[in-house]
Amino acid sequence: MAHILVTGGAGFIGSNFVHHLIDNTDHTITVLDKMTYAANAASLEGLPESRFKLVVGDIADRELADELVGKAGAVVHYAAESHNDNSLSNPEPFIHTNLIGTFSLLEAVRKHGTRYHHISTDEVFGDLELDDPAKFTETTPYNPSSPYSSTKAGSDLLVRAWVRSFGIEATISNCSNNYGPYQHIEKFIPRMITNRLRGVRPRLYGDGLNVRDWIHVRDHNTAVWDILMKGRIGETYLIGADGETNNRDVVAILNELMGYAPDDFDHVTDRPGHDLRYAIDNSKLVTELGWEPQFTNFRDGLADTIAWYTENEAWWAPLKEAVEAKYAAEGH
Ligand code: NAD
Ligand code: TDX
Repeated sequence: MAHILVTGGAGFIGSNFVHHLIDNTDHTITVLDKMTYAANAASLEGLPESRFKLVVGDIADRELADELVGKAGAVVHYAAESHNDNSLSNPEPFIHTNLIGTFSLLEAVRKHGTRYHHISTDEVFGDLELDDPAKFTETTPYNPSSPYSSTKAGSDLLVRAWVRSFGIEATISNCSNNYGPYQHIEKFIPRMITNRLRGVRPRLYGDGLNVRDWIHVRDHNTAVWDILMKGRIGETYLIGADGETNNRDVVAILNELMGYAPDDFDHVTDRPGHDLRYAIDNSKLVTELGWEPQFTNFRDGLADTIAWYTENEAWWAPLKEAVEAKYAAEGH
């Protein structure tokens, strides 16, 4: 597995994965990324040319996917349209990338017999009630709410069918909400941090009681690596680090860490179909593969993340005005 193809490696989680591989392994890496609005070339700056190459292209381009998959020992598929709010205003790119793009990669993997790991989300399961003690497990039925989560669910099912019908060597992981460096500022935590850095109050959708199960991006990626190395073919693993927190509490911690009163935020229009709560039962990953999260203190992880956005203003400042103009048009 000397050479690894990472799709979507110029996005948030994929770029963190590339840094992890460069820092902790000897593998060479090709990133295939379309460089959509969500990508940032600066996230991959300074990587050694002898071990890393960026190919700008679409995973749905069958010829290109075939060529790159054919040269790789393994494919880790992060590329996606990833933002729920965008999927509500324009679902079409989600169909293209998440469904047709995944199909294109699966056909290449089938032809070349390449090991494939599919990155997915806990949102495929829909949501849980706030007062329900249950958590998602690998056997929870799929019940997605948004165009984003339904296309991710569809892509997972394609992978399962390609395993069963064509015998491809694939694994799937469904992870909870990630935070950390290099996350696009359209997403909740970096939007709130960069709002604060611009003197704008945080903006909570609806009553702000929705719960997300936060995990640091580096913990997500160590789990992905463990699954790629030790996971059983055809299996699904849920990735989470027991980080359930509601949005109000996230903002309260951010406010305190940045020197504001905990309740210094505004309520704005709710997201249509807004999922109430996600929660991951990670027992299979922990007991079968021995994975353990390193970022177990959410407050410390947030403090590091605030420091990163404060020190890397050049990375996000060019995006801020357009992101906020789009949100303003949506009433958020
Ligand atoms: P992101 O939006 O930050 O990055 C996605 C990357 O994919 C971008 O670099 C983009 O240019 C690229 N891309 C999009 N369409 C493409 C195409 N057709 N061909 C090639 N490249 C294309 O997303 P992210 O938050 O890093 O998420 C990565 C993966 O992890 C996704 O599959 C997402 O569903 C999954 N996931 C994300 C989270 C989270 O909290 N962010 C949680 C669980 C799972
Ligand atoms: O300004 C905001 N105010 C707010 O209250 C934004 C941007 C979000 N929110 C809320 C909505 C959610 O309850 O914060 C929560 C998190 O929102 P997002 O960052 O948009 O994430 P979410 O919709 O939960 O999805 C994320 O986690 C699962 C990723 O974007 C997905 O790619 C991943 O699959």
